[in-house]
Amino acid sequence: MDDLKFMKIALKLARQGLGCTEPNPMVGAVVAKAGRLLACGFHCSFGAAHAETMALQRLTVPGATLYLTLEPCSHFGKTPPCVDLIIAKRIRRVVVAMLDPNPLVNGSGLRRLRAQGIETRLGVCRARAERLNRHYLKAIAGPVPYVALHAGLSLDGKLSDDAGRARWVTSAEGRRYAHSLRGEFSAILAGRGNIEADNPLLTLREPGWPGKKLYRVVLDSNNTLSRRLNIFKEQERFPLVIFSSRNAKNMKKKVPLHFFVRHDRHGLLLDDVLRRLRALGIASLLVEGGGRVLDSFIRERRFDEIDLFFAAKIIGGRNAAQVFASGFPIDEALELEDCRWTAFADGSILRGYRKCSPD
Ligand code: AOF
Ligand code: ZN
Repeated sequence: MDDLKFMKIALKLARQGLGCTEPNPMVGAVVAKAGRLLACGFHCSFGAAHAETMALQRLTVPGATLYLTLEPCSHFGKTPPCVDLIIAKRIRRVVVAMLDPNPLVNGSGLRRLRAQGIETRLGVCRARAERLNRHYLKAIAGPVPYVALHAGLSLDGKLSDDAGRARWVTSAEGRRYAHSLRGEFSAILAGRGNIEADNPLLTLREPGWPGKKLYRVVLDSNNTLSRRLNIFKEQERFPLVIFSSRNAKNMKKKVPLHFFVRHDRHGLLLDDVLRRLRALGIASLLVEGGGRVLDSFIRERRFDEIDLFFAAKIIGGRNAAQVFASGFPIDEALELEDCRWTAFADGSILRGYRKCSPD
């Protein structure tokens, strides 16, 4: 019982690092003895102390139990191995939600503790811990970041009206949600069409993310984006990354992070784009549109999560931009799992995860 209770506290603490630890994980730690919580900590930002250090640094009582949302590290990185501190603090038992897939750790943290006679338990709240660190897990396992698709749309799936007007599909609530969602990611992506139509800054203006760095990624196949657009502002905190085609007539870089990649008849090859972003250290990407860009991520099945804001209105119209225009036969339809709906006065948010086929 206590294991579950304290692990849930550790998970809540871990979440406090949301959006600020990448490409490293969010981690929470709780120290307890005889049912009493003695100390706690979490990893608050990239490069800061590990959760274990924060929780254990002032602990003087031996024989306690340590609850961790991730296996403790056993390697020298920016900080010394947390297992050494756990041993030095004479912890008696360590309860861990999940192993750390980092090849530098990957089971060796728990093995070293056991070799010292420390009791270990693995797997308490494993599913929740894995979901929490889904960006980290995806990025550490492969060459591309975790990808989430976001759109604000009408109940009938429209991004604009028949005349192409896209503004005000969603309410102020929907726009606030869209802004704060950005904070959870390392980068956001939009197509040139959107940037030219709305001239957005694509920055973080909602409170709660002070000083957070966010990459802004723009797909501009022909390299025709005007430098006068707002997106070229505030590049220190919000670095601008542009992708254009290798065959663009204009091959002049507009920003230091301007890359020229392959393309096919649909547009830039998303694999090239995503691999390049991962190589920049980006673990997670929020794709904001417009319709063509979202559709290409759907068509190529290049996403892990979908975050939609459904405004409680119907727009209709045959020419109105449809959020996912490409069709699939019904038995190949994309399915989501673990869906969570949050209702507002004038709309609902859906967050769901791509259901992967068992192959
Ligand atoms: C964290 N925070 O609380 C824990 C981590 O570069 P370093 O030295 O910060 O090490 C990063 C790795 O340490 C990370 O990928 C993960 O494997 C392990 N544990 N990392 O940033 C923490 N416990
Ligand atoms: Zn550590």
